[in-house]
Amino acid sequence: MKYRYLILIVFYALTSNFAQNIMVNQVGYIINREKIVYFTSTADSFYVTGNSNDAVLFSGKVEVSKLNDAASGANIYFGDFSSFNTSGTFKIKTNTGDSSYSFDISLNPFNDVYNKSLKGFYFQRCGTPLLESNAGKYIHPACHLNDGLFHTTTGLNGSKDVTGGWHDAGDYGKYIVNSGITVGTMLMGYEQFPENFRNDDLNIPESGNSIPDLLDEVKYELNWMLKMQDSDGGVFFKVTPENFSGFIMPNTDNSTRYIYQKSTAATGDFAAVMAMAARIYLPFDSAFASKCLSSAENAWQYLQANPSIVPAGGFHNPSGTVTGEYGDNNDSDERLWAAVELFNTTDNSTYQSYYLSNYQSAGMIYYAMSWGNVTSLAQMEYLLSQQSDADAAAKNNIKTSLINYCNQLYNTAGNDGFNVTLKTTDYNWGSNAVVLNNAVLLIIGYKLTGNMNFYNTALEQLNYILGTNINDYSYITDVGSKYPMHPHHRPSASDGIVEPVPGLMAGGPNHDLQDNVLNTLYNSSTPPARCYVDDQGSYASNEIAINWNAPLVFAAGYFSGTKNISDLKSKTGSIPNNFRLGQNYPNPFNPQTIIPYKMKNSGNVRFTIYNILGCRIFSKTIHGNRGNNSFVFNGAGLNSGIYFYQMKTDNYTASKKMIILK
Ligand SMILES: [Ca+2]
Ligand SMILES: [Ca+2]
Repeated sequence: MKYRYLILIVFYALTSNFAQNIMVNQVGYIINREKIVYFTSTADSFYVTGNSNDAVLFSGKVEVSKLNDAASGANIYFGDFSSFNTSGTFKIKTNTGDSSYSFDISLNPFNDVYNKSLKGFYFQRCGTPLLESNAGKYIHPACHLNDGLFHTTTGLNGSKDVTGGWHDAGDYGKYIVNSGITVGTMLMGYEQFPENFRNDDLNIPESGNSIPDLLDEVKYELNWMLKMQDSDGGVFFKVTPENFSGFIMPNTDNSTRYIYQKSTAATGDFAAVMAMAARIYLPFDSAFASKCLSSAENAWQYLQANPSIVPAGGFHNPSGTVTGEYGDNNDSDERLWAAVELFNTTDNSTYQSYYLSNYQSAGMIYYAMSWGNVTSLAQMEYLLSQQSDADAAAKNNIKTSLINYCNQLYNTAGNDGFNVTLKTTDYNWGSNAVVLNNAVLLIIGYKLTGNMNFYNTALEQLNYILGTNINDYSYITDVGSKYPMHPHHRPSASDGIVEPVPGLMAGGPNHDLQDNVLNTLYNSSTPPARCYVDDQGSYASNEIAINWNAPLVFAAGYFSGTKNISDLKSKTGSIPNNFRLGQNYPNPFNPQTIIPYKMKNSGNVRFTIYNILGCRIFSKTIHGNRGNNSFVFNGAGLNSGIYFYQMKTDNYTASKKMIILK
């Protein structure tokens, strides 16, 4: 009896750890868009079958994506079924007997992800009861109605009403800097693609009021942020207890919660999002919009009165406080963002002058935005400015840097087994949000250029989050077939309901292993993309946070707005996934540059360089290997200028532009 039990345990362990050799987007794929499935075992062929039968509806060849893929530590193979465009629910199977989770193919497979990820913010609401009519079984009475007492660091006595807003993450704290990037990302999504975010039927208390529910939900947070501003325009940093509460429901958390001192980083973020709100809410609620604008301008006055960072060195927890610190010793990016949004809303030259004097020293778009560094967000918002007197040269500089960054992401993805835009060193705390913030940048890059490489790479990032990853997880609660059941999230842990609160994204793989659960399971030689565990104790890989859900709302909302094939801006650069001509780097260059390219099979490839007049100035046939390759071109002896390089194989041709600058 005992022996049989042991066998069962071993069998369970094997099946639960190694259930799938096939990784699909567990939600689905869009009709007439790229559709890629990944495999961790070799097979010759794969098949698309019905969900509950074996009828083969499409068959394709299994190809190498990346052998010895560094991030996952495995050989990764892929299959391309982009040309299968039947609506329905399907599975992928292989000739070796593996079978995938089911997935949909439809025009709008991501509607449900978008709705759930936005509704996830509703479940984070503080200071209001979650009622059954909106929350279903995830109800609780109003919480934290005594927020908050002034902490001694404010130099103030007594208390101020700072109720409302969203709980920040797995804890019940409320932090202005993290609210800033969260609200900014969501409002940017709405402003750039309003038709995709117009729905008013999310079943939140404000559904059906003819105002998009995204704006209603964000307004719940903005109303709290407004309460966090002091009379001099400065904004208090956070509202938290001194120590994190236990894993209890929010309405039973009776800890004393304090308002901490003002900060210029918080004030900069506040000014930026209030300025955005002032223009975005104007058609719906002009009184609210004007309140947001005057609050933003007052915040700007505080920044002018305090040209050095406040507090000195950035916010640090005072002795006795251990809640989130969000330490940031550089507030120049927050100030820059504030100036951009105030300019975009008011067209006041003061703000543009500040921006133009500071935008270059802030740096261009070199990395995804984060709570501590909003430079890329600030630069992108200036690039997208509708003001007719926005500086064309500055916009052009930013556009170039955005396109270069998108090309870099595309090349990084091309070198990864699952086409994810992370390098092996990028699997840090909240890596899933970096993936999706990269998707946001790629979506804006696509909007401005029509380059399908950017579109497809953005979509591949969402695929990764929804299941095409080595852990075989959809990282969003209640989305897909295999998702986190034990997030580091107090309500999910304490509500007595087996299913976690829906629509929340786990932080994802984190090779820095900053919690004991990760530390026990993995070590420094674990491939970074595997450093994830669905365990409540793993706050470093399995916590949820509002700033991580925000780019998910953006990306899922953007792709759920797909209407039909014709809404694709352009087919420029649309190429099969298994051949790729990458952007050269460095670019501009002198005299050498590297041209990355990817081959479906090993074989000959011809590179030809043309000058701007179309004259051929160089041509060479070389042997390329299956997978990723690069070709070094030496432009010594050529004049400065624009050139075109072309890659040609038997059945694939592509060309790109490069610049020699001497
Ligand atoms: Ca509404
Ligand atoms: Ca900063």
